[in-house]
Amino acid sequence: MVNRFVGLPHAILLVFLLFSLPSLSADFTMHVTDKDYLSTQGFNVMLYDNTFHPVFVDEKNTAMQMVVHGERIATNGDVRLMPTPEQWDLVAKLKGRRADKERNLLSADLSFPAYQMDYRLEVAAEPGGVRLSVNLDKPLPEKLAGRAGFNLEFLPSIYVDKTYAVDNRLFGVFPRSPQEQMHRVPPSPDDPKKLPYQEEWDRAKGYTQPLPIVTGNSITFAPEDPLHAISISSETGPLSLYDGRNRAQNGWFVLRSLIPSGKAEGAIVWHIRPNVIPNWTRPPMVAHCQVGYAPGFPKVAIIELDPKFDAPRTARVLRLADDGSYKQVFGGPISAPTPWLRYTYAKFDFSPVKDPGLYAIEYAGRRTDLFPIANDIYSRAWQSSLDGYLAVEMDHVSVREGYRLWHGVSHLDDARQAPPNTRHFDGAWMGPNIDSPFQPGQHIPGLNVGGWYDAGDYDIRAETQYLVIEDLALAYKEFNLQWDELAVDETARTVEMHRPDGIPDAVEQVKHGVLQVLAQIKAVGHPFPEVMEPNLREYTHLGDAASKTDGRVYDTKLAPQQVQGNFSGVPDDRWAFTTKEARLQYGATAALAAASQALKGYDDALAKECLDTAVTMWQEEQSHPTITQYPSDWGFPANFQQQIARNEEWKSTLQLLIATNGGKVYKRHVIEMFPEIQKRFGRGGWMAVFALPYMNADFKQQLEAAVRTYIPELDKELAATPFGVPPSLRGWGGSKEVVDLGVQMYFLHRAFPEIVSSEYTLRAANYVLGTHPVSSTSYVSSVGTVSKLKAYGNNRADNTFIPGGVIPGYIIIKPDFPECIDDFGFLWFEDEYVIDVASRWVLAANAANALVNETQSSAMGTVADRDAK
Ligand SMILES: [Ca+2]
Ligand SMILES: [Ca+2]
Ligand SMILES: [Ca+2]
Repeated sequence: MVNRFVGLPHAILLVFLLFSLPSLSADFTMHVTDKDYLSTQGFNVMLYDNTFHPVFVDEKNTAMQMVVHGERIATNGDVRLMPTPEQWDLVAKLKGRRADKERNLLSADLSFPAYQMDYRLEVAAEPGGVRLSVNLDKPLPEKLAGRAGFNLEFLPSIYVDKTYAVDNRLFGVFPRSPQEQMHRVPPSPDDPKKLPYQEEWDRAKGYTQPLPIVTGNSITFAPEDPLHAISISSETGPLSLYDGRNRAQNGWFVLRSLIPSGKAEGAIVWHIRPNVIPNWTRPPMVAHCQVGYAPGFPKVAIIELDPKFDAPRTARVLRLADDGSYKQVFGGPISAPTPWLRYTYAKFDFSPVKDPGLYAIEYAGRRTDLFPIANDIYSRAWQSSLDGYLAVEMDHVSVREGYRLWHGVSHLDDARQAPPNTRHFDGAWMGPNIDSPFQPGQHIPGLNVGGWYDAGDYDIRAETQYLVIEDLALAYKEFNLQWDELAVDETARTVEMHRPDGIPDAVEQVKHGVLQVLAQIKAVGHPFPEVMEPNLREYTHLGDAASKTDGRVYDTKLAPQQVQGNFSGVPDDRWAFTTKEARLQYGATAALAAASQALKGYDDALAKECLDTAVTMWQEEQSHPTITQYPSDWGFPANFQQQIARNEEWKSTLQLLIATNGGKVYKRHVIEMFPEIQKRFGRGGWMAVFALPYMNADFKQQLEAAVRTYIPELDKELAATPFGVPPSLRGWGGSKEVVDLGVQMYFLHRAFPEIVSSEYTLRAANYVLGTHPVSSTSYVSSVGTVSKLKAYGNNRADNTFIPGGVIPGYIIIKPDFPECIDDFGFLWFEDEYVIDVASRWVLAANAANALVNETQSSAMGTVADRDAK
């Protein structure tokens, strides 16, 4: 069945004819590599190197995946029970997988236990591509007829507005926005019981699925685009193309074949033929800092190379003149390339270029975008994170910028007591004991103040709130952050951007954070982990948070549509997860103690309340320790949880030591804890530098010894990758760890300049701003010449960004493919802004700025001294 015909201009038709099947097939055969995937130059197929996530399920990074010409164009190739499944829909269980080097094939054994359906996926090399087959142990169970099919999902940002051709005769264009008709697909009474929140979500969505865009036996995508053209033909039944975005904004294009009844071995057989360009090599990527370089500092670009690329040995730097012409000012060798994962990396050091101006690097016939050399390059690298992104994330207020309302006053109906024994779909957990005077479902008054939306979602997550408060309080103190572009009125619940109100924005943000922390303590007697959406419909809400709930307190006595003053019969109020946890007792203590210092002089009463509360909580926790009890789906071992609590205890003690100007009890406790904490020097031990002003020479010596041990270990660790910063090897991009390194090393440098150089902090800042793998795009949206402009903020449905948001950045698609897709913002592990990364960036960028200024002023001082003589 075909339900879309689109007339195309002759030029496109001609291209289509040239590239149509079978001429697309190149002459190559793939081999299973030592890393156990199928590969030929320009094309790789992975099978279940990654699995579905235990909590978040579908991350668009698993099952059969294809990388063509250096881009991951397809994912999630496996049997699914719907044309366009979403994040929480049923997935198969992986039982095992094999890579067969002799026969050049990959296979995976899978199962849908609830349907007694077991099968083997097989991807085998064949001339010009791969043969994909689904092989069942026994013919398809009756219940799954017309439902189980093989799905392969294609990246929409590559294919929208490109053409497709079906059976060599019909053609159309991939739609920019989802346009297919929907039809109802009611659930079967035989289906296994879903979790209650999934059932509720399915009901709310109405059990609909899109009809196919097109159906046929063979299909070619993007014949006009040699890099992305690919043909797929089916031996066993028709192929249908669907648009997953009809159901969810993060959907991909899905190609699907239903499993026919009565067949087992070879139930589905596809032949997949990408247009692999013979001898294709990936163009070099010149990673450099998108805000530029300070004149007297190292300037090192890192060039990422395809090992098969014939790499020139030299690069050059061009300077832009006023008339638009470029003139070479420097030429020099690149270092010998060193391998890391699938690419090699060479350094290009152009530190001798020092004159202020605008420059580009030219390498292998390509020119980078322009960057400045100037003294003030970092001085504007952080403001958008403070008065842009973090302002947009402010909860319980409206946020306006000029004519634009970012969002209205949100969550006025916060919050309802969450029930005991709840496992939440975002990972929150509450056991049998709710540690709260409120009844499950009861409204907890006073929680509708302050706080920030945690990330790309809208919950209030305790630990990130604490970190933002601490970071901004520290930034305000250390860098005298008087920056004032926000007008914040907590009484009127309004925030206006680009409207100074005489109060530093960092101070206003700190206050906004503590209002929520104090409200929790006042309401239930202690801080707690989460204020969170009760259902998936709210959790997936994109747009103005003020419209996510009705803002009225839920009253069970009212009928569903009934409204009475500030009460309504709609159960949409967020849930408060109120478990008492040691890590949060100390975490909140640390945040409040830090805040008390920043608020002094602006709101003395609140500053005092913060300090008094912190002192009381710390004492209480010391005399009656809270049992560390943090069960979760995340699989953290118990001693890891205890370590987290101990780290928070350490941090809170340091903050109280400073806030009380050397309080004896805290000083003693710092001395007691240091021998243990210094074993985790990089993860908190280093913060002992903050205690130095209050400690004796003996403590300083101990700390110095620890720093001397730490630095060579750290150097060794950092040397493991070409970028000299913590590599991003887990399931979430690592920009947070790098920003942390920048902050940590700044404070260690300030305390021990003879042991710790200033270079680490600049290296970390330059990494975030573009000197990283895959692309040279700045990870801070709208900061730098080229920055990430499609990201996973809460406005992602508009394919856009929030100024100053910091993304996680690249991850390794297992086993060896680094990825951070520029033109797509829906992969949370690459693209999701989180508030504490933004606040850490405010610190790190200010640190880099301070180091540059310090060196420049001391250099000027030397000149002045010399001139005086
Ligand atoms: Ca969250
Ligand atoms: Ca202000
Ligand atoms: Ca409500």
